[in-house]
Amino acid sequence: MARKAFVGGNWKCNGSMADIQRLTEMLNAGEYHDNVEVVVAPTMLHILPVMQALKVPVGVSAQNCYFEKSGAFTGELSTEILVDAGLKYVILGHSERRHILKETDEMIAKKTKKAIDSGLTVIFCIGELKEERETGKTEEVCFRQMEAVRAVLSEEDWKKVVVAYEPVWAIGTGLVATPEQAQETHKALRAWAAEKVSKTVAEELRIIYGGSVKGANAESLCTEDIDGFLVGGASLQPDFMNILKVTH
Ligand code: G2H
Repeated sequence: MARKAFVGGNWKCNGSMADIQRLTEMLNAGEYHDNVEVVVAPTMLHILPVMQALKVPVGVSAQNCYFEKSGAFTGELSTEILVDAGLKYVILGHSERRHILKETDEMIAKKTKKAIDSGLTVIFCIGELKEERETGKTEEVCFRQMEAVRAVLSEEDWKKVVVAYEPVWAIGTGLVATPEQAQETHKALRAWAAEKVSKTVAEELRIIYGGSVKGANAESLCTEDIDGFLVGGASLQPDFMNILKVTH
């Protein structure tokens, strides 16, 4: 089965109201095709105005959620609140939440299960630190992060997961993984899914790459096991539209 490509724009903690208007105008002027699913993740404050401004088939994602339904959890957004507001996606496990906000594998797994049970598609991020790659631990780290969610997901749940492999050393640094490095890890992740979940899930699972993706390097990263991108810095620039054009 051919997997539909996926491109996410992760706006992180960026953007004024004027920037949001500029970005939605840029997206509204783009051309979209059935073979690429496009999603952007604004800050929680900008989600609703972006949803209202978009006139093209571009989905909107949250950058985080909580696993409790509602109540005294100051600063958190439940999946019920996200779904009620019309969202269909959430990014979980991003390295900035793992390493700066100290989210654990277990916490991310709990959020992932809750989000899927609520009907959201999860853009589930994994990836190794520079020293982990240099000491040959890339697969060990990625598989550990995958295993934490595998332990709580059913086979059916995997239909609502897009895995984003983002080597931490390549995030926002300009140091992009080579197509060979990225393909090697994506291939290993697909083999892991075949062994630990099922062959069908492995064939259907979209595994996208993130880490300094730009219009200039995106096409070369469209390898056999790379199904698209999670884009940070370049998603705030007109270059995002170049990435969409070359992704297949
Ligand atoms: C990785 C990526 C988006 P950037 O975090 O998730 O960011 O493209 O800026 O490296």
